[in-house]
Amino acid sequence: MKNKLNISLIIPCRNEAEGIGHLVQRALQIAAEVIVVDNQSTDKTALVAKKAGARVIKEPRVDKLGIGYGYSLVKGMKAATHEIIVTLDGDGTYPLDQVAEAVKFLQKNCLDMVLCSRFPLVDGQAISLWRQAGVWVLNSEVRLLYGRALSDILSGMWVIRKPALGKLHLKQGGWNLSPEIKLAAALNQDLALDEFHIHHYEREFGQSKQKLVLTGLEHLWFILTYRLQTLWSALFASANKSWKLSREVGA
Ligand SMILES: Nc1nc2c(ncn2[C@@H]2O[C@H](COP(=O)(O)OP(=O)(O)O)[C@@H](O)[C@H]2O)c(=O)[nH]1
Ligand SMILES: [Mg+2]
Repeated sequence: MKNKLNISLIIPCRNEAEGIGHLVQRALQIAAEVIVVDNQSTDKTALVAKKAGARVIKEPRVDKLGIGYGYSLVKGMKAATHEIIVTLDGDGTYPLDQVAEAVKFLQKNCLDMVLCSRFPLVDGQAISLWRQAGVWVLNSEVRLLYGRALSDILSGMWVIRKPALGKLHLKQGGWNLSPEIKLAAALNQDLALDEFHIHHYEREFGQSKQKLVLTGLEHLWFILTYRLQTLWSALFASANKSWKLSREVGA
């Protein structure tokens, strides 16, 4: 197919057999590589994705709540063969038709990462009011603790250059990978990032696996403790540096 982007598109999946075939077919119209990372699906997700032309990787690990979203994304991004990586969900909610624009935005502005933001919502119905309120609370927490005005800390779509990945030291295996990757990139002085506005659609098939309150609380706690951890590491690094310097001067 002509005019494919030289990118790797990563799709983490659990039980998306109903819609993944169609999504992969559409994705392969635009991306040179489509990787579906199957995490303990009990349906035919892997088979359907493979038949549709995706490269399928299995990721068996899950976090203590039984979620493997983060493990799967990291495994998929590491397996990417192209320098530019785009992630999105396997439920058709993120806009394949804006992938090219988002990649162009990264290249034109010499960025390392583009956070694809669903807000302000183009279609107010696409995300429930509960979820919108939850994202607003978490965005506010990020603004307060990190001083960064990100408009969608939970978006599942981003564009990242593979070399930037190695600088982020990602550890979250579950849903917290989504805030972790954005916060790690925002805190890294060596990386340039910006936001790109995207459309968002209602789920085409199947059902969300989300336990909203539990996941929301998990995010709230993660965003707080990650800030404390990163502040502590920065403090430790600077104390260590001054100590080494004073020893050199004293020697
Ligand atoms: N790898 C992996 N993917 C998951 C898991 N749970 C959900 N997903 C995928 O992550 C994406 C988002 O999940 P979804 O249930 O739609 O959550 P929502 O978008 O927050 O409602 C979809 O592609 C799911 O198939 C999991 O435990 N592991
Ligand atoms: Mg979804």
